[in-house]
Amino acid sequence: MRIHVINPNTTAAMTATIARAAEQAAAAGTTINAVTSSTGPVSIEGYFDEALSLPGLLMEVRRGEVAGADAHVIACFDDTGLDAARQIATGPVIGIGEAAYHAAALLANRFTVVTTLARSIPALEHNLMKYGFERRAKVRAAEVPVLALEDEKSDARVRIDAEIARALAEDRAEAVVLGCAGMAKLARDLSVQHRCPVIDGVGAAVKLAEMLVALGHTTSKRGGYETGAPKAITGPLAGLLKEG
Ligand code: 5HY
Repeated sequence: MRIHVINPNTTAAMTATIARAAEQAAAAGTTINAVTSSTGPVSIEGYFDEALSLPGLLMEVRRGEVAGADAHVIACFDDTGLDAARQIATGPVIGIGEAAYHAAALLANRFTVVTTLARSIPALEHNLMKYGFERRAKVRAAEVPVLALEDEKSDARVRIDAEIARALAEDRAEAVVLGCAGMAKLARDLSVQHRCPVIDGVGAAVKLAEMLVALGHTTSKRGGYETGAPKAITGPLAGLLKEG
């Protein structure tokens, strides 16, 4: 099967991090096609960045559909544009945030999400409520800019490690979810170091997508995710859904 993994920010180095995590998780028969959005912010840190990233994300979903992808993964922890993507996709569309929450909920009673900056917290708390996990989860920020995760010289790893220690001590967390696609590479080492599940959403999303495709499921087109008749789009986004 072919899984289309989309980084909705425009930083290719982060797409490479995401691609490595996706390929490590993928089964033998799965091909990962990881792409970087061609338009939008270099990183998504809060509501405005998220809004700016949507046209590029949706263009990539469309391209993946035209290319025959069996499923899509939105590799931004806010699950940016997830519902809109499901409306234009046939295959399952999995957000790495939602995937990580489900994985954590199967491993622990309570979990803490450790994300990048404090301004990203409300959007993740909203998603936890929307997905029904708000009673089992807390959200913390390590105060690490997203792109610091791609800078070997930054103190990102140290800050994330310290925030995880606080989550385990203060939140009664039994598992930790890494709240940024760029943290994917840290999951295994942090799991060993803290002796608890530390979950990366990229790997969780790839495995959930594989499961749904293997079971023959596609996105429901009854109700909210019904694609609807094509509609004229005017202005700079006019070509958004054109093929290719
Ligand atoms: C992400 N931002 O996974 C989110 C994480 C965040 O550019 N990729 C980003 O901090 O919201």
